[in-house]
Amino acid sequence: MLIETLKEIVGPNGWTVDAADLEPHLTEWRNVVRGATPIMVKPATTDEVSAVVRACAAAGVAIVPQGGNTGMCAGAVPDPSGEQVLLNLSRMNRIRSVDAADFSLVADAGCVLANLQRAAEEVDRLFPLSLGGEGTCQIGGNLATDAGGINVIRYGTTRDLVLGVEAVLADGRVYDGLRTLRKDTAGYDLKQLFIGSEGTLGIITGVAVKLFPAQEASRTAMLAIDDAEKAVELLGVLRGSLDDAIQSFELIGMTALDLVLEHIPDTRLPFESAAPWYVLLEATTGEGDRLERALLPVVNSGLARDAVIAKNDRESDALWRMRHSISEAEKKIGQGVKHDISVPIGRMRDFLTMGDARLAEQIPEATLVAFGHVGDGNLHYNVVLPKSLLGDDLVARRKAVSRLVYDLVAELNGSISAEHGIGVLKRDWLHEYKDPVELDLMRTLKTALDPHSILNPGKVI
Ligand code: FAD
Ligand code: 2HG
Ligand code: ZN
Repeated sequence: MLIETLKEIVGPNGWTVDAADLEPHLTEWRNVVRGATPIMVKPATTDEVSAVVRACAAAGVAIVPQGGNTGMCAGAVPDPSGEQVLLNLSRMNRIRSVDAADFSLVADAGCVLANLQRAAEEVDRLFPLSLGGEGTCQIGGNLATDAGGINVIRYGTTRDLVLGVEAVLADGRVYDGLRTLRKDTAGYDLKQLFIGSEGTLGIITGVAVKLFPAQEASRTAMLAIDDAEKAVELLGVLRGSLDDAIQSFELIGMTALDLVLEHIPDTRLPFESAAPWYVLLEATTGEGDRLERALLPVVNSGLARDAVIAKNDRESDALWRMRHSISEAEKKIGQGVKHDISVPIGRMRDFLTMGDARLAEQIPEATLVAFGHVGDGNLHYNVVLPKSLLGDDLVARRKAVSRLVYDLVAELNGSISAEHGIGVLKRDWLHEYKDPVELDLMRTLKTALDPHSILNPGKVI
């Protein structure tokens, strides 16, 4: 009965129950978690989303919102019961308006991130959110996970870029907070509730975001360094000389780069010899030699072993392609144990040295594939275990690795998730490492907004 009602609400092009069509939507991109659903609905409007939620709420059936399904912790995958309705936002893909004078853009939640970037460019503006999955992930998914990416150091995370949100609540009502105001203290800032909530508090249907002036020409440089701790020192020095021209500052471990060189076609190391660590940076230094002048002293002083500056867009794209291919390359060697952690930038050095020492002592068989947004204190501290480990041994060892990493994160006042969110994969860890008062507040909010647990149950909390 519910299924027939849902089909009617979304019309003939708005649903599927076909096993082959459903297949890519029932697992996440690493195939770590697999679920099932009686139907995937693809509403085309906010009214349709609202009607779907009302029908599901009346039937007591849970809904899993899904954007581009590029998420890293299986939050967009239904559970294996086969009872949860999958609500895919891909048909809600309109840019609703772009206002260059207001430096704002309003879009449906299902708009692919790259399309927002393009729409901004067309009016000589910049939408700075940028990440490897930008050709597939959706702005609604970006809000739901509070995505970070490579430009956080200058522009902040998704949360900092949002002006307004429209969302369908658990009872089907529409919260219309789609304003583009820069200042609004009339009551609680409700839009913030939905940012980072991973589909557990509402279904985001519309988004108003900030735009920025089109940026000055930017340049890309890669530096080879002897140890990861030097990256933090390097960032301090370069911030001194380049100020906030630094837009991205990414750390890449040799193991991560080696995987890319081995598994991703047409990639090559831009240095004559390999180094243990690399930094990839993007800086809006214009056309002059400001970047060269900033990098020369760091190489001369030995802080960096060597540096290359991309001479043109082609060289710059090649360097960034290597960075953005790390996840893909890592996938080729198996299911690494992913840790998307953050620590205060001043403690990053401690995290790296202590992490290395503890891993070597306690999990000597592990290979560390570390990379990430070191300028934001956020590292992807991924650990790959030998393929010979299987079954319960593998499960136990994976847990031991994560415990080691999260204990260290807790000691250093960090977070077990910097930008990917919790989903299902980190849910049990969140319960262990989050302060009980914070967890209690989260549960209070969940119960207030979704008393019958209709929205993405089993995720986050
Ligand atoms: P999905 O994966 O579909 O969903 C993610 C979560 O949001 C789920 O819980 C889902 O239920 C919920 N959700 C989705 N849409 C809505 C909606 N409209 N309303 C309510 N809830 C919703 N992430 C980063 O932060 N930084 C990176 O640098 C980065 N790089 C990546 C590189 C690659 C190659 C890949 C594959 C992923 C990367 N990611 C990165 C992770 C991922 O792209 C982000 O988490 C992204 O924000 C997810 O968007 P999505 O539309 O794919 O969401
Ligand atoms: C990135 O920074 C993404 O490339 C993916 O956040 C991280 O695969 C990962 O662990
Ligand atoms: Zn990342």
